[in-house]
Amino acid sequence: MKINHTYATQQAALKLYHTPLMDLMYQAATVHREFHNPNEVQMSSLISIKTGGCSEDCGYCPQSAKYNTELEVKPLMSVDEVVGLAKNAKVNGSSRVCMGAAWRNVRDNRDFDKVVEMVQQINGMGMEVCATLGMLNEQQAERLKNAGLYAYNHNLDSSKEFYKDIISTREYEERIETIGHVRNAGISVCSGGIIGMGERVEDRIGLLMTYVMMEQPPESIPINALVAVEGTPLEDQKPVPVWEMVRMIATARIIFPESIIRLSAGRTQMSKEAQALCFFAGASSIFAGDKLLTTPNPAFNEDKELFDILGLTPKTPFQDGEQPETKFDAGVEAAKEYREKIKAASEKTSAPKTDGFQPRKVIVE
Ligand code: SAM
Ligand code: DTB
Ligand code: SF4
Repeated sequence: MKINHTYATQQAALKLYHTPLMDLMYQAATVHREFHNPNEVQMSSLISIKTGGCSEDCGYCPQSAKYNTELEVKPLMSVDEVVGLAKNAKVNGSSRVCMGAAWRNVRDNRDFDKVVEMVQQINGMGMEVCATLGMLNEQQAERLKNAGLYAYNHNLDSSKEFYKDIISTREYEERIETIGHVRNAGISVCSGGIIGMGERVEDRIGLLMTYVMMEQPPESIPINALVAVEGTPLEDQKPVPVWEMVRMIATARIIFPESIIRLSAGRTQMSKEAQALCFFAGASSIFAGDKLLTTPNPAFNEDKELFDILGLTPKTPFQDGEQPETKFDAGVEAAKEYREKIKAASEKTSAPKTDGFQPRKVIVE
């Protein structure tokens, strides 16, 4: 399935993004409480199972072989090493492990056999297993599913329009196709983007609109703030203001009430107060551990301190899209209204009204 998204709900979403901040956060927090437990945050640990030397030219990425970032290239880790790291993450409170490989796409070789083995073993530990291995085909998605893969991360990063300014070695449509294969295999979809790459607000909203157009939006939407790495084309980008991170998270939260919104890369540049605002605005997942894939991240003990201050508890595994046991009564109507608009959106084919999320869906064979 190829999705060609146009303009339809762009204006309504842009208006939402620019809502006075207090109103926007209040609305987002209201939706969040209806669909999620606001005092629980999922901790997911990243393991870079194969680092650097990637053939793609993603302008933000320190792992591209096209840029000189002085990153040490490492081949695929052994199964035992990865399982050991996953055990450590579990001890430190993570309920999800995300294995990342600096590959353009998955190939049917012995490395893939090893990844399948990693998935089986970590799944056997009762953790949600996620992988991000680049593009894959239907059969590969099926194999990962059968091994017990819970989720697959495949970011669209920005709008279709801005994509070609940051990556020239693949098309936006190719990424959407992989997401389709993941979805069809019955794997939970994790897909989001990066802000702070020099994109316009319209591109941030364009990313969200691509997800609105999907039959089923991602269960998990990571919002990354660019980590500007020396040697990459985006090395001189200024850190994105926290207010923009909060707006992006809140907007995504309201448009996708049931999805997990992930406060992803960029937390080392954010104060505890700033992160608290992101949680209030609807983020309910973070990457834990002192390293993301190749760049720094707050250490477990720093996050423990943050959780203690805010009274947050780590979420147990396998709760994507589930309603919390405790019911929160605030803003039930507002949340339902948004939800219905989004459901209606996926059925609309005519021109949109301007006062809500009612996109025109164009599916190209
Ligand atoms: N190679 C696979 C792929 O591209 O899907 C998986 C790994 S790739 C590093 C995963 C994601 O990390 C990218 O899609 C991008 O969103 C994010 N990412 C990479 N470098 C980043 C950076 N410098 N700052 C923020 N996010 C980054
Ligand atoms: C996602 O959206 N962010 C994570 C995860 N999914 C794979 C990766 C962030 C990588 C940041 C740059 C680095 O550490 O290499
Ligand atoms: Fe390779 Fe993924 Fe980095 Fe792009 S984002 S260069 S595909 S590792």
